[in-house]
Amino acid sequence: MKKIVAIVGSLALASGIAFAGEGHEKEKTAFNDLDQNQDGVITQSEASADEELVAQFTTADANQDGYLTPSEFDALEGEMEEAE
Ligand SMILES: [Ca+2]
Ligand SMILES: [Ca+2]
Repeated sequence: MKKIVAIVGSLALASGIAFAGEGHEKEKTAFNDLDQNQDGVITQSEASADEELVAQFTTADANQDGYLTPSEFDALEGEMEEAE
């Protein structure tokens, strides 16, 4: 029984990565996932991991400096949610 719990537990951890786009931690998780070098901004090449973000990148980059800050990213996420 303990073994099953351990297996289920590790599956949950593994699938947690796949489902990182869902749930309460959505925005933070998405930003940190996309910010591959953890410098606090998302570059266009980092954004290329997310097709939707690539399409929105120029719009989301409010000050047009070529980077998305967490607040620019949050604003974009807000707009996407309103659109749904
Ligand atoms: Ca980065
Ligand atoms: Ca910017």
